[in-house]
Amino acid sequence: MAADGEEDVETVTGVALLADALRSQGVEWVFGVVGIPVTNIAPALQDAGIGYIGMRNEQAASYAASVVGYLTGRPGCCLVVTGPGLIHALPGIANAHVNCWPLLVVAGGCDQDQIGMGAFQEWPQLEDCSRCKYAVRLETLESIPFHVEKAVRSSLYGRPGPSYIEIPGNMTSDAVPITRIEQVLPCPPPPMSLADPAAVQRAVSLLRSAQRPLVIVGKGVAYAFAEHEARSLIVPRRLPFLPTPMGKGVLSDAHPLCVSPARSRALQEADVILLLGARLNWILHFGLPPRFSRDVKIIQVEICPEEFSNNVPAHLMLHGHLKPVLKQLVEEFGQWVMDRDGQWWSRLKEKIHINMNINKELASVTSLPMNFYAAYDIMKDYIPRNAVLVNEGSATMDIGRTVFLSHFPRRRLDAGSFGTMGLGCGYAIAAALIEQRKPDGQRSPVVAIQGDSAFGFSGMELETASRYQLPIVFVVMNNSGIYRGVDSETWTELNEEPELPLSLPPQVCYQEQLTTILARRSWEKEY
Ligand SMILES: Cc1ncc(C[n+]2csc(CCOP(=O)(O)OP(=O)(O)O)c2C)c(N)n1
Ligand SMILES: *[C@@H]1O[C@H](CO)[C@@H](O)[C@H](O)[C@H]1NC(C)=O
Ligand SMILES: *[C@@H]1O[C@H](CO)[C@@H](O)[C@H](O)[C@H]1NC(C)=O
Ligand SMILES: [Mg+2]
Repeated sequence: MAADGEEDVETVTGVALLADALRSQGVEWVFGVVGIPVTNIAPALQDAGIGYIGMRNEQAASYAASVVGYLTGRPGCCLVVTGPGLIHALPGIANAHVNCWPLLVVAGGCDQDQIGMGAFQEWPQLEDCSRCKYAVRLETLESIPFHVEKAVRSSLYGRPGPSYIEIPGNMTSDAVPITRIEQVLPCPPPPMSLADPAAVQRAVSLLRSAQRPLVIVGKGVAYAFAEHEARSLIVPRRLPFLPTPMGKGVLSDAHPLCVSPARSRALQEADVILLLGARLNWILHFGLPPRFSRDVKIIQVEICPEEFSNNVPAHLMLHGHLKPVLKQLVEEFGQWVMDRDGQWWSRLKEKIHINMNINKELASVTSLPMNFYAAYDIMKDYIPRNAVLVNEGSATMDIGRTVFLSHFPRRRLDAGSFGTMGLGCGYAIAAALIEQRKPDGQRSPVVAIQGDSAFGFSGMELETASRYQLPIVFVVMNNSGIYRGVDSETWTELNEEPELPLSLPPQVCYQEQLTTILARRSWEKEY
């Protein structure tokens, strides 16, 4: 019943409000699967100039969105329906949480007047998102800009992580008068706090007097875009450095100061470790003996104070943002340079030499089927130096990590801190989209090298890659199974047995399927 003059009141729909808020908070990519009640959000996003990518499963969508945060420093968004949609996105939420990456998940919820009634796809979604840094069910349309800003800010500030916004179904078709909307400013990048100068001073004098210093470069350095600062600290001082799996490329793996081939010795014998944006979790053997020296002194550079002294008491705590803290260290260090011919470097160089020769020998084995080293030795010459390499699986990933060198930061994407299988297709799609938006000449090709099991988790997303004509090369490492497979003969014998716990059928023709589905031409055209 429109009273006189009411039709003049300009209104804005909730979905337009949401799209505008996301855009103004710097969210550029949304991955999702739509349906009631979020169907009309996707076109609203596209109208607002946000890239919406329709995926085949929320799991891959949530992984894709999570890696956007790592690659760009601004959260990607995952858009899902109520109940099962949100549940399928939980892996990406957990993956972002454990990797410490920003992520925003927007889910439909059941209608506000049906909560508790057994509504369509009703599920206690907020409870499932309790690990998020911010989780809210919207109550009014007017509050959308407020909550989007808060969710994005929470995902980015401090230790990054996931945020969650639920929009009840009955709000997605509603509108409010524009006059009721308050402007919310875009949240700026996180503040860059410095470490305690006294701790910086002590850290530098400890490193200078160390017998066997080591710098560990974590993926936090890559996330902080602190590659320039890390190089300025490490290279002029000739400090040995060891990247974590995704810290690879912050400094080139081919750099003479990189001690990855002598990883075990470096960890075991170092007496002072400068730990940059990395945690002493399972990936670094908890910092404990026998993999680390019992007396090692850890200088920890961390954004999240709760992380200090986990598993090993931190000798020095440098709390702050990696970019400015690394600058502080550089300034404090002055002209000091480590002796490349000293005892520590000699021990490291000796081990590097031995281990590199072992790998060469493995690569030269010509038996069939080829071992991973031999296959990778051939493949590595075809992978451009600047490629984004998505690498998951067990042997596929572990051996890939040693054979494929990273020369640039944020170019190696693997199972990460959560050891997640099945994220490769989503990661590759997100990476390819991000590369496409870069200016000509600055784009990197995307190559996904996946185990046959890992690939299978989200293999259908090849269709997504093809639909959006993304130039991705997918390589499936066929060993018919998890860790190791069986040949056709053994498979036939085993097939009579009820259990084949690690095997996949050897006759699967990945190659045929990939070439049919893939937009190969766009790859050939661009690279
Ligand atoms: C989500 C998830 N499910 C299961 C696992 C257990 N897992 C570890 S590696 C792996 C697959 C390894 O096989 P494949 O991808 O073929 O690599 P390969 O070692 O054969 O090269 C699985 C299922 C996991 N890490 N993550
Ligand atoms: C949604 O339902 C709630 C609870 O019944 C009600 O207060 C609100 O006005 C409804 N919103 C719309 C847009 O229908
Ligand atoms: C996968 O490997 C098995 C065992 O070597 C082989 O029989 C099969 O043909 C391979 N499949 C493809 C697609 O190459
Ligand atoms: Mg396998």
